[in-house]
Amino acid sequence: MFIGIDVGGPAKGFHVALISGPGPSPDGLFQSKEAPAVVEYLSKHAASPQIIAIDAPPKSTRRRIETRAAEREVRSAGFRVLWTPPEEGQRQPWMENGARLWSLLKKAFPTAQIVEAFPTAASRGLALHASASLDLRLLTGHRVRKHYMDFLDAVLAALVAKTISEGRAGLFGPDDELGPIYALAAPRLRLTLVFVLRRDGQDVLLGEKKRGFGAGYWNGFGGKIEAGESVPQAARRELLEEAGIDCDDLRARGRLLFSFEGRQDLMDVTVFTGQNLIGQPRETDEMRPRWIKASAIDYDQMWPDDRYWLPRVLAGRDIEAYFHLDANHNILLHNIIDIGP
Ligand code: 6OG
Repeated sequence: MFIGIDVGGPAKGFHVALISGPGPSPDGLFQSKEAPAVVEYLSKHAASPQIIAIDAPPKSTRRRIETRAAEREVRSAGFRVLWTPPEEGQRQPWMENGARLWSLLKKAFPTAQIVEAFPTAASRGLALHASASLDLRLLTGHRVRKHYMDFLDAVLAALVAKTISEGRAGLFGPDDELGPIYALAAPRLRLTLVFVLRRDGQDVLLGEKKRGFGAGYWNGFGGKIEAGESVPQAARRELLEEAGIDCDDLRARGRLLFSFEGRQDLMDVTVFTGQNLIGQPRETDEMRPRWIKASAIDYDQMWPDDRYWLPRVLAGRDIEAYFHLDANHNILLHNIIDIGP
Protein backbone atom coordinates (compact mmCIF):
# COMPACT_ATOMS: atom_id res chain seq x y z
CA MET A 1 0.00 0.00 0.00
CA PHE A 2 1.43 3.36 -1.04
CA ILE A 3 0.34 6.61 0.47
CA GLY A 4 0.65 10.18 -0.76
CA ILE A 5 -0.22 13.19 1.34
CA ASP A 6 -0.61 16.78 0.22
CA VAL A 7 -0.08 19.22 3.08
CA GLY A 8 -1.79 22.59 3.13
CA GLY A 9 -2.36 25.31 5.70
CA PRO A 10 -5.15 25.43 8.29
CA ALA A 11 -7.87 26.13 5.71
CA LYS A 12 -7.08 23.23 3.38
CA GLY A 13 -5.52 20.75 5.72
CA PHE A 14 -4.39 17.35 4.47
CA HIS A 15 -5.33 15.44 1.33
CA VAL A 16 -4.52 11.75 1.29
CA ALA A 17 -4.41 9.21 -1.56
CA LEU A 18 -3.91 5.45 -1.24
CA ILE A 19 -2.68 3.31 -4.12
CA SER A 20 -2.65 -0.46 -3.76
CA GLY A 21 -3.25 -1.69 -7.32
CA PRO A 22 -0.73 -2.09 -10.14
CA GLY A 23 -1.71 1.17 -11.87
CA PRO A 24 -1.65 4.79 -10.73
CA SER A 25 -5.35 4.97 -9.84
CA PRO A 26 -6.10 5.68 -6.19
CA ASP A 27 -8.38 3.40 -4.24
CA GLY A 28 -8.78 5.70 -1.32
CA LEU A 29 -8.99 9.47 -0.91
CA PHE A 30 -9.38 11.39 2.31
CA GLN A 31 -9.31 14.97 3.46
CA SER A 32 -9.12 16.49 6.92
CA LYS A 33 -7.83 19.63 8.57
CA GLU A 34 -6.47 17.61 11.50
CA ALA A 35 -3.27 15.56 11.44
CA PRO A 36 -4.53 12.99 14.01
CA ALA A 37 -7.56 12.32 11.78
CA VAL A 38 -5.17 11.44 8.95
CA VAL A 39 -3.36 8.93 11.17
CA GLU A 40 -6.70 7.46 12.22
CA TYR A 41 -7.82 7.12 8.60
CA LEU A 42 -4.57 5.41 7.62
CA SER A 43 -4.70 3.03 10.59
CA LYS A 44 -8.13 1.90 9.40
CA HIS A 45 -7.52 1.76 5.66
CA ALA A 46 -3.81 1.10 5.28
CA ALA A 47 -2.88 -1.14 8.18
CA SER A 48 0.78 -1.59 7.18
CA PRO A 49 1.83 1.11 4.75
CA GLN A 50 5.20 0.54 3.06
CA ILE A 51 6.02 4.04 1.90
CA ILE A 52 4.37 7.33 2.82
CA ALA A 53 5.27 10.28 0.58
CA ILE A 54 4.48 13.73 1.96
CA ASP A 55 4.80 16.96 0.02
CA ALA A 56 6.27 18.84 2.98
CA PRO A 57 9.61 18.70 4.81
CA PRO A 58 9.93 16.78 8.08
CA LYS A 59 10.64 19.95 10.07
CA SER A 60 9.22 23.44 9.96
CA THR A 61 12.42 24.99 11.29
CA ARG A 62 16.04 24.26 10.60
CA ARG A 63 19.32 24.82 12.36
CA ARG A 64 21.03 26.45 9.45
CA ILE A 65 19.97 29.54 7.56
CA GLU A 66 21.12 28.69 4.07
CA THR A 67 18.78 27.14 1.54
CA ARG A 68 18.39 23.40 1.37
CA ALA A 69 20.51 21.46 -1.10
CA ALA A 70 17.48 19.43 -2.17
CA GLU A 71 15.48 22.57 -2.91
CA ARG A 72 18.32 24.15 -4.86
CA GLU A 73 18.56 20.99 -6.95
CA VAL A 74 14.83 20.81 -7.50
CA ARG A 75 14.90 24.44 -8.58
CA SER A 76 17.84 23.93 -10.92
CA ALA A 77 15.77 21.20 -12.57
CA GLY A 78 13.34 23.94 -13.55
CA PHE A 79 10.69 23.72 -10.84
CA ARG A 80 9.28 26.42 -8.61
CA VAL A 81 10.04 25.75 -4.96
CA LEU A 82 8.63 27.15 -1.72
CA TRP A 83 11.84 27.63 0.21
CA THR A 84 12.41 26.43 3.77
CA PRO A 85 13.09 28.18 6.02
CA PRO A 86 10.71 30.94 5.01
CA GLU A 87 11.76 34.56 4.81
CA GLU A 88 11.99 36.72 7.91
CA GLY A 89 11.98 33.71 10.21
CA GLN A 90 8.24 33.27 9.83
CA ARG A 91 7.21 29.64 9.93
CA GLN A 92 4.63 28.90 7.33
CA PRO A 93 1.49 27.13 8.58
CA TRP A 94 1.67 24.39 5.94
CA MET A 95 5.20 23.54 7.08
CA GLU A 96 4.08 23.35 10.69
CA ASN A 97 1.21 21.13 9.62
CA GLY A 98 3.70 18.97 7.73
CA ALA A 99 6.10 18.68 10.67
CA ARG A 100 3.28 17.68 13.00
CA LEU A 101 2.04 15.04 10.58
CA TRP A 102 5.56 13.60 10.13
CA SER A 103 6.02 13.06 13.86
CA LEU A 104 2.58 11.50 14.33
CA LEU A 105 3.09 9.15 11.38
CA LYS A 106 6.53 8.08 12.59
CA LYS A 107 5.01 7.02 15.90
CA ALA A 108 1.98 5.32 14.36
CA PHE A 109 3.86 3.49 11.59
CA PRO A 110 7.40 2.83 12.83
CA THR A 111 8.22 0.39 10.02
CA ALA A 112 7.01 2.57 7.15
CA GLN A 113 9.49 4.57 5.09
CA ILE A 114 8.38 8.18 5.30
CA VAL A 115 9.79 10.54 2.67
CA GLU A 116 9.37 14.03 1.34
CA ALA A 117 7.94 14.08 -2.17
CA PHE A 118 7.70 16.76 -4.81
CA PRO A 119 4.48 16.21 -6.77
CA THR A 120 5.03 19.09 -9.21
CA ALA A 121 8.06 17.31 -10.64
CA ALA A 122 5.87 14.27 -11.15
CA SER A 123 3.33 16.16 -13.20
CA ARG A 124 6.05 17.66 -15.41
CA GLY A 125 7.94 14.38 -15.66
CA LEU A 126 7.06 10.85 -16.49
CA ALA A 127 3.62 10.92 -14.92
CA LEU A 128 2.49 12.89 -17.94
CA HIS A 129 1.89 9.73 -19.88
CA ALA A 130 0.36 7.79 -17.02
CA SER A 131 -3.35 8.21 -16.64
CA ALA A 132 -5.12 7.60 -13.38
CA SER A 133 -8.84 7.12 -13.15
CA LEU A 134 -10.54 8.57 -10.18
CA ASP A 135 -13.68 6.93 -8.89
CA LEU A 136 -15.75 9.94 -7.97
CA ARG A 137 -17.55 7.93 -5.33
CA LEU A 138 -14.32 8.10 -3.35
CA LEU A 139 -14.98 11.79 -2.95
CA THR A 140 -18.44 11.49 -1.49
CA GLY A 141 -18.85 13.97 1.28
CA HIS A 142 -15.86 16.07 0.31
CA ARG A 143 -15.85 19.42 -1.37
CA VAL A 144 -14.77 17.86 -4.61
CA ARG A 145 -14.24 20.81 -6.93
CA LYS A 146 -12.37 23.07 -4.60
CA HIS A 147 -10.06 20.27 -3.50
CA TYR A 148 -9.49 18.64 -6.87
CA MET A 149 -5.92 19.90 -7.34
CA ASP A 150 -4.97 18.90 -3.82
CA PHE A 151 -6.27 15.38 -4.35
CA LEU A 152 -4.32 15.24 -7.61
CA ASP A 153 -1.16 16.23 -5.77
CA ALA A 154 -1.86 13.53 -3.19
CA VAL A 155 -2.22 10.97 -5.99
CA LEU A 156 1.05 12.16 -7.53
CA ALA A 157 2.77 11.87 -4.14
CA ALA A 158 1.40 8.32 -3.78
CA LEU A 159 2.82 7.60 -7.25
CA VAL A 160 6.18 8.85 -6.04
CA ALA A 161 5.91 6.39 -3.13
CA LYS A 162 5.17 3.60 -5.59
CA THR A 163 8.09 4.47 -7.85
CA ILE A 164 10.44 4.58 -4.84
CA SER A 165 9.52 0.96 -4.16
CA GLU A 166 10.30 0.17 -7.81
CA GLY A 167 13.66 1.94 -7.53
CA ARG A 168 12.65 4.50 -10.16
CA ALA A 169 12.19 7.72 -8.23
CA GLY A 170 14.43 10.69 -8.84
CA LEU A 171 16.36 11.87 -5.80
CA PHE A 172 17.32 15.47 -5.11
CA GLY A 173 19.87 16.53 -2.47
CA PRO A 174 20.62 13.19 -0.75
CA ASP A 175 22.87 14.77 1.90
CA ASP A 176 20.49 17.57 2.72
CA GLU A 177 19.99 18.53 6.36
CA LEU A 178 16.29 17.60 6.22
CA GLY A 179 16.81 14.59 3.97
CA PRO A 180 16.26 14.16 0.27
CA ILE A 181 13.28 15.16 -1.83
CA TYR A 182 11.89 12.41 -4.01
CA ALA A 183 10.26 13.07 -7.35
CA LEU A 184 8.81 10.92 -10.06
CA ALA A 185 10.94 12.66 -12.62
CA ALA A 186 13.50 10.31 -14.06
CA PRO A 187 17.13 11.34 -14.44
CA ARG A 188 17.40 14.15 -16.95
CA LEU A 189 19.81 14.43 -19.80
CA ARG A 190 20.29 18.15 -20.41
CA LEU A 191 20.84 19.09 -24.05
CA THR A 192 20.97 22.17 -26.27
CA LEU A 193 19.63 22.75 -29.77
CA VAL A 194 20.47 25.86 -31.81
CA PHE A 195 18.83 27.23 -34.96
CA VAL A 196 20.82 29.99 -36.64
CA LEU A 197 18.68 32.27 -38.79
CA ARG A 198 19.53 34.46 -41.78
CA ARG A 199 17.63 37.15 -43.70
CA ASP A 200 15.39 37.93 -40.72
CA GLY A 201 14.44 34.31 -40.25
CA GLN A 202 13.67 33.52 -43.89
CA ASP A 203 16.54 31.00 -43.93
CA VAL A 204 17.54 28.59 -41.20
CA LEU A 205 20.77 26.65 -40.89
CA LEU A 206 20.08 22.93 -40.56
CA GLY A 207 22.51 20.05 -40.57
CA GLU A 208 22.22 16.41 -41.50
CA LYS A 209 23.35 14.40 -38.51
CA LYS A 210 26.02 11.98 -39.65
CA ARG A 211 26.35 9.82 -36.54
CA GLY A 212 25.05 9.14 -33.02
CA PHE A 213 21.59 9.83 -31.67
CA GLY A 214 19.24 10.94 -34.44
CA ALA A 215 21.68 10.09 -37.27
CA GLY A 216 20.10 10.67 -40.69
CA TYR A 217 17.76 13.40 -39.45
CA TRP A 218 18.14 17.05 -40.35
CA ASN A 219 18.22 19.16 -37.20
CA GLY A 220 19.63 22.22 -35.50
CA PHE A 221 23.02 21.98 -33.78
CA GLY A 222 23.50 20.91 -30.18
CA GLY A 223 24.38 18.28 -27.66
CA LYS A 224 24.97 17.47 -24.05
CA ILE A 225 25.60 20.17 -21.47
CA GLU A 226 28.87 19.39 -19.71
CA ALA A 227 29.55 19.70 -15.98
CA GLY A 228 30.34 23.26 -14.94
CA GLU A 229 28.99 24.73 -18.15
CA SER A 230 26.03 27.10 -18.41
CA VAL A 231 23.28 26.22 -20.89
CA PRO A 232 24.15 29.09 -23.33
CA GLN A 233 27.86 28.21 -23.09
CA ALA A 234 27.06 24.63 -24.04
CA ALA A 235 24.89 25.84 -26.92
CA ARG A 236 27.75 27.94 -28.38
CA ARG A 237 30.34 25.20 -27.86
CA GLU A 238 28.19 22.62 -29.63
CA LEU A 239 27.48 25.03 -32.50
CA LEU A 240 31.21 25.54 -32.95
CA GLU A 241 31.99 21.83 -32.72
CA GLU A 242 29.24 20.75 -35.10
CA ALA A 243 29.06 23.60 -37.65
CA GLY A 244 32.36 25.47 -37.16
CA ILE A 245 30.57 28.75 -36.32
CA ASP A 246 29.82 30.96 -33.33
CA CYS A 247 26.76 33.09 -32.68
CA ASP A 248 26.78 35.87 -30.09
CA ASP A 249 23.07 36.67 -29.82
CA LEU A 250 21.60 33.29 -28.92
CA ARG A 251 18.25 33.54 -27.21
CA ALA A 252 16.53 30.67 -25.39
CA ARG A 253 13.19 30.01 -27.05
CA GLY A 254 11.84 27.13 -25.06
CA ARG A 255 12.21 23.72 -23.52
CA LEU A 256 11.48 20.35 -25.06
CA LEU A 257 11.04 17.30 -22.87
CA PHE A 258 11.28 13.89 -24.47
CA SER A 259 10.63 10.50 -22.98
CA PHE A 260 10.94 7.23 -24.84
CA GLU A 261 9.00 4.07 -24.23
CA GLY A 262 11.18 1.64 -22.32
CA ARG A 263 13.70 4.30 -21.31
CA GLN A 264 13.87 5.74 -17.83
CA ASP A 265 15.59 9.02 -18.50
CA LEU A 266 14.06 12.20 -19.75
CA MET A 267 15.71 14.39 -22.39
CA ASP A 268 15.50 18.02 -21.52
CA VAL A 269 16.42 20.18 -24.52
CA THR A 270 16.78 23.97 -24.41
CA VAL A 271 16.14 25.45 -27.85
CA PHE A 272 17.91 28.63 -29.00
CA THR A 273 17.76 30.88 -32.02
CA GLY A 274 20.36 33.44 -33.05
CA GLN A 275 21.20 35.65 -36.02
CA ASN A 276 24.69 37.11 -35.43
CA LEU A 277 26.67 34.46 -37.18
CA ILE A 278 30.46 34.52 -36.75
CA GLY A 279 32.33 32.46 -39.35
CA GLN A 280 31.24 30.25 -42.21
CA PRO A 281 29.31 27.01 -41.61
CA ARG A 282 31.34 23.97 -42.59
CA GLU A 283 30.87 20.23 -42.57
CA THR A 284 32.20 18.46 -39.48
CA ASP A 285 32.47 14.84 -38.35
CA GLU A 286 28.97 15.12 -36.91
CA MET A 287 26.94 17.39 -39.16
CA ARG A 288 26.53 18.43 -42.78
CA PRO A 289 25.13 22.00 -42.62
CA ARG A 290 22.93 23.71 -45.22
CA TRP A 291 20.89 26.89 -45.40
CA ILE A 292 17.23 26.02 -45.92
CA LYS A 293 14.32 28.31 -46.64
CA ALA A 294 12.18 28.30 -43.50
CA SER A 295 9.07 28.02 -45.66
CA ALA A 296 10.46 24.95 -47.45
CA ILE A 297 11.70 22.79 -44.58
CA ASP A 298 11.13 19.11 -45.30
CA TYR A 299 9.81 17.88 -41.99
CA ASP A 300 9.83 14.29 -43.26
CA GLN A 301 13.64 14.42 -42.98
CA MET A 302 13.56 15.57 -39.37
CA TRP A 303 12.65 14.19 -35.95
CA PRO A 304 8.88 13.65 -36.09
CA ASP A 305 8.29 16.09 -33.22
CA ASP A 306 9.83 19.01 -35.13
CA ARG A 307 6.80 19.67 -37.32
CA TYR A 308 4.82 20.41 -34.15
CA TRP A 309 7.04 22.99 -32.52
CA LEU A 310 9.73 24.25 -34.93
CA PRO A 311 7.28 26.27 -37.09
CA ARG A 312 6.16 28.09 -33.95
CA VAL A 313 9.72 28.90 -32.92
CA LEU A 314 10.56 30.08 -36.44
CA ALA A 315 7.44 32.26 -36.35
CA GLY A 316 8.90 34.01 -33.31
CA ARG A 317 7.03 32.28 -30.51
CA ASP A 318 8.48 30.71 -27.37
CA ILE A 319 7.29 27.23 -26.52
CA GLU A 320 7.33 24.45 -23.98
CA ALA A 321 6.60 20.98 -25.24
CA TYR A 322 6.53 17.40 -24.11
CA PHE A 323 6.73 14.34 -26.39
CA HIS A 324 6.56 10.67 -25.56
CA LEU A 325 7.94 8.48 -28.36
CA ASP A 326 8.20 4.77 -28.98
CA ALA A 327 11.40 3.02 -30.05
CA ASN A 328 10.56 3.65 -33.73
CA HIS A 329 10.18 7.37 -33.03
CA ASN A 330 6.41 7.39 -33.39
CA ILE A 331 4.86 10.06 -31.21
CA LEU A 332 2.56 8.45 -28.66
CA LEU A 333 1.69 11.60 -26.75
CA HIS A 334 2.43 15.25 -27.09
CA ASN A 335 1.59 18.51 -25.47
CA ILE A 336 2.78 21.96 -26.62
CA ILE A 337 2.17 25.33 -25.10
CA ASP A 338 3.10 28.81 -26.28
CA ILE A 339 4.81 30.58 -23.41
CA GLY A 340 5.28 33.87 -25.23
CA PRO A 341 5.83 36.44 -26.50
P1 6OG B 1 24.16 14.66 -29.32
O1 6OG B 1 23.82 13.21 -29.46
O2 6OG B 1 24.59 15.29 -30.60
O3 6OG B 1 22.80 15.42 -28.91
N1 6OG B 1 17.53 16.03 -29.98
C1 6OG B 1 16.39 16.23 -30.67
N2 6OG B 1 16.09 17.17 -31.55
C2 6OG B 1 14.84 17.13 -32.07
N3 6OG B 1 14.53 18.10 -32.95
N4 6OG B 1 13.93 16.20 -31.75
C3 6OG B 1 14.22 15.23 -30.87
O4 6OG B 1 13.25 14.32 -30.64
C4 6OG B 1 15.50 15.20 -30.27
N5 6OG B 1 16.14 14.45 -29.35
C5 6OG B 1 17.38 14.95 -29.20
C6 6OG B 1 19.29 17.42 -28.91
C7 6OG B 1 21.57 15.16 -29.53
C8 6OG B 1 21.02 16.39 -30.19
O5 6OG B 1 19.75 16.05 -30.73
C9 6OG B 1 18.73 16.85 -30.16
C10 6OG B 1 20.75 17.57 -29.26
O6 6OG B 1 20.96 18.78 -29.96
C11 6OG B 1 13.35 13.26 -29.80
O7 6OG B 1 25.08 14.93 -28.14
